[in-house]
Amino acid sequence: MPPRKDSSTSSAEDAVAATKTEDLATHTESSTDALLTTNHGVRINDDQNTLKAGTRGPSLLEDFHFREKMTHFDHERIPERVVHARGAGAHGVFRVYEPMGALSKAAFLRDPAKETPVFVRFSTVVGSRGSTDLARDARGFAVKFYTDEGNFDLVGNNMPVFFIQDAIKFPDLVHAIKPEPHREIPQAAAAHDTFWDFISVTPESMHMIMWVMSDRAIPRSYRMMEGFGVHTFRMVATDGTSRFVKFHWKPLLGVHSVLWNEAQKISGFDPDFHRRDLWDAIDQGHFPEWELGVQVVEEQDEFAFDFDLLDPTKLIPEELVPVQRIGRMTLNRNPDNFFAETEQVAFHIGHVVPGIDFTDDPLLQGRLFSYTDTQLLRLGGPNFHEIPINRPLAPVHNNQRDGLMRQTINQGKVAYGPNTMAGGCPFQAGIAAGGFTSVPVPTTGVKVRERSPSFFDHFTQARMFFLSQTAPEQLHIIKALCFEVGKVEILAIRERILFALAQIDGTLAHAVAKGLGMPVPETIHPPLNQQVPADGDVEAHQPTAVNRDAALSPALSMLTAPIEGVATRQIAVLLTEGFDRANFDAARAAIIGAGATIKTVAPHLGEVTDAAGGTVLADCSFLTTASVLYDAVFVVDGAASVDGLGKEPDALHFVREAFKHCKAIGAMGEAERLLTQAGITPNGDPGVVLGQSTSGNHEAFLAAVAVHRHWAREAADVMPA
Ligand code: HDE
Repeated sequence: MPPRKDSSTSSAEDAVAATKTEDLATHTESSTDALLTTNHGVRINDDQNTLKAGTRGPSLLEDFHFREKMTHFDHERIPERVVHARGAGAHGVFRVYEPMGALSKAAFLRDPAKETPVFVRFSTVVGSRGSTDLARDARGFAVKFYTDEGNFDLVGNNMPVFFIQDAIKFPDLVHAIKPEPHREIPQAAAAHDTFWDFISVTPESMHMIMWVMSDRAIPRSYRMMEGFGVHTFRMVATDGTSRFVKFHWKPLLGVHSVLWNEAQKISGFDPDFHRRDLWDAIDQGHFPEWELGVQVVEEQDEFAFDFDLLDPTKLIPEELVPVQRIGRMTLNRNPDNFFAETEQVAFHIGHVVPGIDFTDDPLLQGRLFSYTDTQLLRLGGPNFHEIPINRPLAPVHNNQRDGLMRQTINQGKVAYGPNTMAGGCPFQAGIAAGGFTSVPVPTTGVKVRERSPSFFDHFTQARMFFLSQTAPEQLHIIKALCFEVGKVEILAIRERILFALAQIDGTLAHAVAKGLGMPVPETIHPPLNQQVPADGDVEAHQPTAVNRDAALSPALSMLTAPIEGVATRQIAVLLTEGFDRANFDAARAAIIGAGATIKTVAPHLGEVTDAAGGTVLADCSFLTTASVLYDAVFVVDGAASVDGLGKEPDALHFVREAFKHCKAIGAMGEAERLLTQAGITPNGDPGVVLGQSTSGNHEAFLAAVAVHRHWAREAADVMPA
């Protein structure tokens, strides 16, 4: 953590407080020569045995050390987050490219010389704290900027839209998607009756459903996913002009995913796959980076779109409003302690700084209530802002006092304002002094519980998303729907989902219906929209069926993005006794030279001998690793090694699975024989690189790795799972 100022003390007191904090830190941090103490500093001479009346006698209540230790242990867990319980965090910095004062007066966006510390937490939404990283799910992408003007939290997801339009439906959505309450099954999965029941009568969710069924829901890495603020926010320029803004994070490593078959297997082989990947990358100095992007809409253009900017189930196509990349975030430090930092960090969409403001998006408005409320339970009271990871760098001065676990020792007797006894301090900050003022948006209206009719087109953007995908991406959406809805036991729910899909696209509905073995519905029947408006006119409030086509948005496809090289990709290098040293060395040099990472995999751990009697250490054996954990496979040349691997069923399975998952495979010289033995017929597949061990072929292999997946292979899928 960056050094923190004690919150509510004056500058002379700050120094005292800082010394105090350091003292406390020295006391609590363990050092190599530290002696064991109780929490109150009393040295302990035996931590192996409880105090007993005789060596075989009963334990004594008097044992204060045992009771303190055990009580602390009994209270070690705090409630996990209701949603986003499973996560991983990292520290970093953010820097803007150019002064952005013409867009936002936020100081951290105005000074390109200024490095703002950040803490980021990535998460899945649905699963419990111990659930697998590879669940099909949206991912949380929450960034806390510790700016000089206070903390700004950008609490987003890796998808730009959401399931529902109004916050009041959030508990229903979450209850539906969480494990079913009678038997708490399934964990971290949407593929069950209650979720699809809710979706089948909530047509506004269909756009988000397209995203969640796409490969965006099974990212290859947290480092390789986009982030979105989802809602339309406002930015206020130094001259006071307010504009609408959508936030984006663009990963410099490109956007990549895994296959569903792979995701399910990774969940078994390494449920910590994403958490480990983030940690390892930072640990190895491969710092993940994103560019912060903004889509800006002038206030007068609020109604220029054929959807409502306040509707969080809609996105602004990048082709209509381009994303301007305004700065870069680099994650460069792993947390010291998972609980203290990643678990206790408290994000809140309401943590904004002058220059950033809200809109009336009804989902955003509801979130403004929920985040503080949830921390009160999770972190045990109103002083969670004093936990080191949550403390702002900007000094805190106010009259808030006391409460559970208060850390600050406020001095003096004045804890109110206005006052005269403290000279009026702390003073309200005018605009010139950086005081936050809300954009004076005119607001009038009749008090209603209703949704704006401008929110009622639930299918146009769902259709735009589906049709903007490439053929393999569309196939994955279809397969995901067949899987998910195929797990639904109640047939009427399956039918209703097919009705909804039929409103999006006929081909989609037909393909899913075929997978489910059900007829394709022609019309919406029974009515999908459950919201009965206050005026009782149900017909007028039905979602409009698709009767117009929005222009396609190629930016919505992951596969149309430029190929970004192989930096940080994980490549498994298979070898055993008798491998060809020159081929191994050349491959290793090429892979490492291109910034990728290799792991040697052999039938056993320890030393593996090459044909000339030299050795390398195997990083993994076929027992301790699996093909699904890698981006590509390289089989090392050498007749004896290839023969040896050919006798290992696990080695054959390793390359078969890599082939099935459309990964690049390099097999030069004799190594090609292993592929033949595994039943792989390359047939000119650009992802299978054969030939002799020459630098040209190594380059061709790396170029094949950079493509990430060779989808053409999938269309002719001949490899069993
Ligand atoms: Fe959240 N959300 N959310 N959410 N959300 C929480 O806050 C909530 C929504 C998001 O790593 C909770 O501290 C409501 C959209 C992230 O700590 C809770 C609604 C988006 C995280 C909560 C939404 C998000 C949360 C649970 C509908 C993308 C994890 C624990 C109105 C823009 C932050 C907590 C972290 C966490 C409420 C919808 C993102 C209960 C009521 C839309 C990334 O307060």
